[in-house]
Amino acid sequence: MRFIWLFASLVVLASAATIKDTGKLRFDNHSVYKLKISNKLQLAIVNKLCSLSEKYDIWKDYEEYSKEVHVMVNPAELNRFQILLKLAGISNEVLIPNVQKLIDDEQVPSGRDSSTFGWTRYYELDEIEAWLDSIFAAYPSVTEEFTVGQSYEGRRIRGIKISHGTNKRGIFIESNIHAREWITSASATYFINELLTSQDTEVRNLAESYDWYIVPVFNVDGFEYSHTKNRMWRKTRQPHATNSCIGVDGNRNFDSHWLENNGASSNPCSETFAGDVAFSEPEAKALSEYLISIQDKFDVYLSFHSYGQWLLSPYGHSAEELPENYDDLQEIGTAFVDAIQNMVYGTTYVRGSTATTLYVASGSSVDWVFNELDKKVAYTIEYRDTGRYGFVLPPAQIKPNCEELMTGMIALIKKTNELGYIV
Ligand code: 0X9
Ligand code: ZN
Repeated sequence: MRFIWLFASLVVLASAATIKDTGKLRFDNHSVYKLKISNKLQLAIVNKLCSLSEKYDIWKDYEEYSKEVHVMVNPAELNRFQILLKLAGISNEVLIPNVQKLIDDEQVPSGRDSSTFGWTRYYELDEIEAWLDSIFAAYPSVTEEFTVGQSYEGRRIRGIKISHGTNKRGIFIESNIHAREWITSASATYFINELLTSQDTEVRNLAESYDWYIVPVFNVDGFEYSHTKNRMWRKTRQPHATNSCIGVDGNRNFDSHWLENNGASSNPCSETFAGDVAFSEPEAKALSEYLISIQDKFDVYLSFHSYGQWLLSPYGHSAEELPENYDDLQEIGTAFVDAIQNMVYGTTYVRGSTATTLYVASGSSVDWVFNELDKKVAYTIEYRDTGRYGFVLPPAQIKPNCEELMTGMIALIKKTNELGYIV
């Protein structure tokens, strides 16, 4: 009865955060809680709560591995939230006391006018694209631009192919499908730069042995929106036909086991809304068509995400079965994880199948490539951290994160090659 009363009073609550004169949504005193879930009832309560009110934003869905949920709570809701946690006996911890403070700290003073592109701050879409143009101009013989397609708002989704000769096997990297995961495009641009400029033998080997297809910012509309309006935006920006909530989770919109097994939501207001139909989003549709057009050219597919420090293999759509080459995927994963663990930072990644380690997520790009295009080495990489900063990873951690990616990637591709998946 007590729960019903609490839930009933929640439904009437309005908008999530306040907009100040900059036109940007502010997150003053919004806190992120880590909830330790010990039974199904607790999980049901948390999920119901978060789906009922915009005052809650799930940062991390319930994970099998850690049995945790991370949720951002509006300060106006905090009292009620704490009461509910107590009533339900859910043990909890504050991960981030004030999200706005992290967002403010993230904006390093150099602003937009520093002339050289680097990896000490985050960049907006136009800056990333200008940098990309400079790369095409500087390395015309080994780079080539490709266009994945057009976003809902009419932006071009751009990619770079890096190739040192004909007849090389390809590796495809899709990054920033989730708008707020800024570390992903920062890592993708770093990776592009290393492939083109590094003198390290192993990196040169990686660059020159394969054809690289890299899309540094896939969800261009969402990314732009996360910079100009709402730092915490995740989805695409296409309005819904009948609901005022905007956007679809691009990583639930692919036509492979779409909307199956509770691995996505049919509610347009959910952060994991799968869309009304598979490939409702022009971005996901365009990527699928582009990937089909080059399907005989690539063997490995990687999707960059944050956060959690995971290397996740298929399946995402089902925890009931594992792919036939699961052991190989685990072995490749171990190579990646161990290489990163052995670095000076000592960062721990965990590898495993998505649905058994993390949660069931259906209609993802990685599963679509694995299941429908039959590419048997496909992973989601979830970058730093494990929740201390979450999506708002401080600029000082960009470079360390990128170095980890570089080391992890060398090990991952080497093992993929050894096991015969790429030549
Ligand atoms: O839920 C997701 O889409 C990813 N996590 S995130 O926190 N970045 O949103 C995980 C995707 C898992 N991959 C597959 N389903 N293959
Ligand atoms: Zn993501």
